[in-house]
Amino acid sequence: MSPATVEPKPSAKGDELILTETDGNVGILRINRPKVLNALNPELMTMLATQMEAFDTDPKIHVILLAGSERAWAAGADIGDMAERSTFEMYQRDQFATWDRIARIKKPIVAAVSGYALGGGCELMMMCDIVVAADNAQIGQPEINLGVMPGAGGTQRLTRAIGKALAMDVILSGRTLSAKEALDAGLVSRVVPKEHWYSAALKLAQELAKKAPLALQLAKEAVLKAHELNLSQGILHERKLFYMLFATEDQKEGMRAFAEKRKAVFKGR
Ligand code: DAK
Repeated sequence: MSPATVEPKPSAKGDELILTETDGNVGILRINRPKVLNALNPELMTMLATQMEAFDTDPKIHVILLAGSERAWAAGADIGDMAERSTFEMYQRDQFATWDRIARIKKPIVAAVSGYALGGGCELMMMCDIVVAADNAQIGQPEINLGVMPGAGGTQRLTRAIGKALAMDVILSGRTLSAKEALDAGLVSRVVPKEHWYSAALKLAQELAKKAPLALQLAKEAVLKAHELNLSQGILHERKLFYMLFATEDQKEGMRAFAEKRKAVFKGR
């Protein structure tokens, strides 16, 4: 099927906050609060983390696809839910623990981003591993306009992704980046026409799902360590993971298939 003809399936039940389905070895999650542009409330985030963990431990799933809708990936955390909270309440609820669960997912997460990816939406996007952005995407951290600042990793991940100059500009001015600006800055890696916002990301997820699943996971882990370790520690970590893969059947299969001039069939062990 051509990528242009694939659309996300309509919701079976309109009231589900996260729609879940599978497509071969791809686990698909869609944020589903269209009336509030997919604003992320605590209940939704808990469901999202729980579903992601379920896919992460399911051997049939190799890759996770996270999508919003064509109009909005997510326009931020739910402002209505936060507006009247006290410092103590915010502290006591410790909702960051839920976000941390998503950051610990081992399998690659492909993000299908169309429309608004703002505030917590941008932060969630940055917790994914490959971002496919539609050319209508508007990406930013506008918390400054609400009298606050990014709180779910935005100041750190955005700065690491696009550098201090542009991150400071985006966070202090609250302006949004177009998909092209985000691509040029290295915040997203692919931009596709709006009509392919979902199909292009699904196609990529399906391609990744054919690769050796353990190699995918360890490669993800190694790349993420580049944000946390210095160069020599990072290289040492990479080396250990690289050695580990020589204990897998998939390494033998991948290299034998190359020598035998055939396509490798990976089994995830
Ligand atoms: N929260 C709640 N409702 C939202 C929303 C949001 N972030 N964004 C949009 N909506 C709602 C609107 O209120 C409106 O609802 P009704 O008035 O129809 O009831 C509906 O979605 C449609 O929005 P608009 O009518 O405004 O649509 P427009 O096309 O005119 O404008 C817009 C679209 C995206 C430019 C605009 O809606 C907008 O500026 N939205 C707010 C964007 C924003 O400021 N985002 C950052 C939010 S603060 C945390 C983790 C993370 C965070 C905080 C804590 N913890 C773990 C504790 C992150 C904070 C944020 O993200």
